[in-house]
Amino acid sequence: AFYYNEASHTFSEYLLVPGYSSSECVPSKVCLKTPLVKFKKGEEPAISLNIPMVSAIMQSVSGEQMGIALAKEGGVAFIFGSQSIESQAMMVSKVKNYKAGFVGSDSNLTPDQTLNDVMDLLEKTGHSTMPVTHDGSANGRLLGMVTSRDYRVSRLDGNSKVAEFMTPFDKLVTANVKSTLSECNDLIWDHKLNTLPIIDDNNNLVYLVFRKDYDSHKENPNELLDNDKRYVVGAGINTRDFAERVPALVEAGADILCIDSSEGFSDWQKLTIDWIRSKYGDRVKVGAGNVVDKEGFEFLAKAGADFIKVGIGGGSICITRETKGIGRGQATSVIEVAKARDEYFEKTGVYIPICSDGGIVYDYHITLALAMGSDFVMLGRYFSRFEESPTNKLMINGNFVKEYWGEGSNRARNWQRYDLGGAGKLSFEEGVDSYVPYAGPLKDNVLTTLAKVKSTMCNCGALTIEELQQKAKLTLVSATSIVEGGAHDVIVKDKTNDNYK
Ligand code: MZP
Repeated sequence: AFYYNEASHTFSEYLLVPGYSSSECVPSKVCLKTPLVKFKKGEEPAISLNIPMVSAIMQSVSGEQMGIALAKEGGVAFIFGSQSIESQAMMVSKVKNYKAGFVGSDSNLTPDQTLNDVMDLLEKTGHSTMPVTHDGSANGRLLGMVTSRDYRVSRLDGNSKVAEFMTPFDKLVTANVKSTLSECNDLIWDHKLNTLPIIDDNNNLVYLVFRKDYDSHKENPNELLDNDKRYVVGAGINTRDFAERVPALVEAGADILCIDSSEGFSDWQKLTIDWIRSKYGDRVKVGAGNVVDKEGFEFLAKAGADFIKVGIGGGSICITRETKGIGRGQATSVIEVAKARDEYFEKTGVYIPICSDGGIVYDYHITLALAMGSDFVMLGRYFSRFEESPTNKLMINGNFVKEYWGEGSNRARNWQRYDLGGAGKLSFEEGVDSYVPYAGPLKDNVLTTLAKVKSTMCNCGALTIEELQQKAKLTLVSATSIVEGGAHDVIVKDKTNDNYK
């Protein structure tokens, strides 16, 4: 057997030692843009992220609402693959077809219907808005619109009437479908409109846009749109049904795929990438993983992966280390794989981004992962807490929680993720079913998290992720100094809010 001389470490065992920061180094100037797929020296990657965060390929994390909300903030969701090919492709196309204020031709809401009816319709059609007409018919007089935002905010009260959630319709001023964004913007502001109908050359109503959409558009330069102004979205695949799944996802518009496996240093991943390359060449982008060392990285790099995921056994819902005894401390894995990535770049001139996957507990772990060489991080527990995760919001002991379960749990039964060419079923559990505290909308949380990341980067004198990786000074900390790092030797008044971290 081979023995490593040193123990492997987790993020919580490290701290960053601040470096010099000039007066120019302020959070507002920090740029978090980072490559998502491999690129050659001197060239630009085909896809970049505006923030270094992607959501986990999990049933309890990444559905279409997550896809839309995260792309709006500059990241990418990987729609879960442990579902039928048709339903996964449908989720991908819902993100791709999301348009603010889309008016469906199948209007059939009346002000008297209940919010439950809206839920059914929004879910069935994938529309972000539903028109309300006086008689429910597509030709009926348009009275207002209900948006998926209102529905999400109010979904606990499914019996309220549509009328309460309706944005009244204002048809005095219209824009043409060919109008530019700033022309529409001017109309909205000049006429103090809440809604702006967009008509085509034949005077037919095509879209209805909302002032809120313009507000958020103006506020958010991070939004991740590819060339056709649609949101960027990813999707998980497995090493079993790729010949059917990949074409369906590509057809649905997925921008990036990722082989979802608990352990990726295997021939199965190579066979999957080979198949994709033989059918699509480099046109279809695909990440692979997970690996935890140099050898694993080099194998997947040679196999042609567009990015490589790092991490085994560190996920919050993961019991792989307990059941199978495999894995490695996440920080040590990232540090070794990042070194291998840099050597590979030096040798070949090809930069392959790496993603630290799992085990992010505190926001500062994201900064550590980046400083250690990750280009971006994948998070499950973090995103599962938000309004946009596809799970139930429940009240437990007086607190709102959301459900969060592992892909290796009996609930998800994602056997393809754990399969080694065996029985075609999940033979034993490698994940748990759990609750996480409900934390509200994604946007607010991501903004707070990134404010912390940017602030720490400035403490290290870095305005970009690349600069952070070059300048970061990292120190291992003793068990005693970890205790010193939290509030200690005081009686904390309010322990209920643990989200400050
Ligand atoms: P976390 O962000 O919740 O700590 O970890 C999320 C990651 O855990 C996922 O991206 C995936 O790699 C991994 N995962 C998902 N399901 C399981 C499981 O059931 C698991 N064991 O380990």
